Amino acid sequence: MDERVLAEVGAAAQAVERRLGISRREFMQFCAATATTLGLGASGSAAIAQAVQAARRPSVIWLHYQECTGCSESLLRAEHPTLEKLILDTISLDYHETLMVAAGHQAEAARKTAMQQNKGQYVLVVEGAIPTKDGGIYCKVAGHTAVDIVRECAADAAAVIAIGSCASWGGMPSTDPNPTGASGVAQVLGKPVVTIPGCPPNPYNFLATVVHFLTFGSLPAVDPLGRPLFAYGRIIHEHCERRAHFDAGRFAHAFGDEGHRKGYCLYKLGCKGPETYANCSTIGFGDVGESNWPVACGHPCIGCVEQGIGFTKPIHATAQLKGMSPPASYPKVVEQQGQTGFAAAAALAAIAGAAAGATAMLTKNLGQRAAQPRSADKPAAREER
Ligand code: FSX
Ligand code: SF4
Ligand code: F3S
Repeated sequence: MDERVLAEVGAAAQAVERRLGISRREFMQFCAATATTLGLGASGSAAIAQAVQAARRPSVIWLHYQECTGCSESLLRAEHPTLEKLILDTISLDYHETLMVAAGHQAEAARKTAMQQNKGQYVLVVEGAIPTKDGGIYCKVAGHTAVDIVRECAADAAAVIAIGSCASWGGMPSTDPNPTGASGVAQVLGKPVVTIPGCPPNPYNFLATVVHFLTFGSLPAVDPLGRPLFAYGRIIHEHCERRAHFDAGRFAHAFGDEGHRKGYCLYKLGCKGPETYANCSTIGFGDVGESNWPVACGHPCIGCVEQGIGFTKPIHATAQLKGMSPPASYPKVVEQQGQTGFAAAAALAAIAGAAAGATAMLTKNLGQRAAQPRSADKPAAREER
C-alpha cells in the first residue's frame, strides 16, 4: 500500500472511529476480515475502508416471511461489539419488520417512502420462504400477500438478496409435504437473485456481499444457484478441522462416546460436510467466545445451506462423499491412542525421507492430543490450527 492510500485509509478509520465509537484497530480488522472473506488482498481491504467511510449508505428494505428470524438474530447478536454497529452503519435499514419501531400504517408508509426516494437504488433483502399455494394466502402483511409484496419491492430494487435457506430455496418451511407451497425468492420472481443460504446463514457472508456491492458497485460472482462463490465455492469437508481424523479413520460413533469427547470426525453421526458447499469451516460464526460453527460445537453438519440435503435427508444418515473415497483400511483402535502397531510400524519403516518424518510426526501429535482428556465441545484439531 503506498503512502497516499495509507493516509486515506487512516482518515477513513478516524471518521468511523468518531461516528461509531469503535477503535481504529477494530475498524481495520473488520475491513481486513471482510476482504479475506471475499478472497481479496490488502488493496481490497483499503478499498473497503474507503468505500465504507465514503459511500452513501444504501437503503435496505428487509422483508420477513415464513421463518424464525434466525437470520436477523445471527447478524445482530454477534458477540463482537462492532459487527452489528458496522452492519447498521454500512447500510441504511429503512424497513425491517422485527427491528423497526414503527407499526401498522406507519411501517407501510416507511416502506413506500424508502422505495420512492431510492427508486432503482435500494437493496431488497428477503428473509423467509414465500408461501405460494392457494393464491399465497398463508402469509399476508397489511392485507397483501407475501408474493405480491416481494414482486412489488423487487421491481425497482438495484439488487435482491435472499438471506437464509428459507428465502434461498424454501428451507425448513418447504419440508415435505410443504403444505403452504413455501418457495424461494428466485422461484417467485422467476429470475435469479443472490442467495446467502444457511439456517441461519453466516453473517459475514451477508456483510461481505453488501460491502462488495458498496465497494465495487456490483454483486459478487455467484454459482448457478445464486450463491456467492467466495463463500459457497468449496465443500466444507475440504477445510474441516476434524478432517485429519476422517482420513485416519477416527470417528465418533455415538454422541458422548470416547471418539466424540476426543473431537473425532462426525461423519458416522451423519455429518453432511462432505456434500455441502459452504465456508462454515473457514469463516466461523455464531460467536460463543470465539468464532464457531456446528462441527466445532460437536454437532454434525446437517447441510442446512444445501437444497435436497438440509431438512430433506435424515440428520443422521451418512453423507454422500463428493469427489473422494474414504481410506480402504483404518488403523486399529490401540493405534488411535498414539501407539504404533506392527503393521503401521512396518509401513512407516518402508517410507524414507522428510515426508515420512512429517507424516509420522502429524500422526504422533494427533495421537497425543487424542489421548488427553478433553471436553466434547472442543475438538482436538481446532487447537492445532
Ligand atoms: Fe430461521 Fe431465517 Fe433458518 Fe429460515 O434463517 S434460521 S428458519 S433459514 O429464514 O430465520
Ligand atoms: Fe468432514 Fe464432517 Fe468429518 Fe469434518 S466432521 S471431516 S466435515 S465428515
Ligand atoms: Fe449449516 Fe452445516 Fe454450516 S449445518 S451452518 S452448512 S456446518
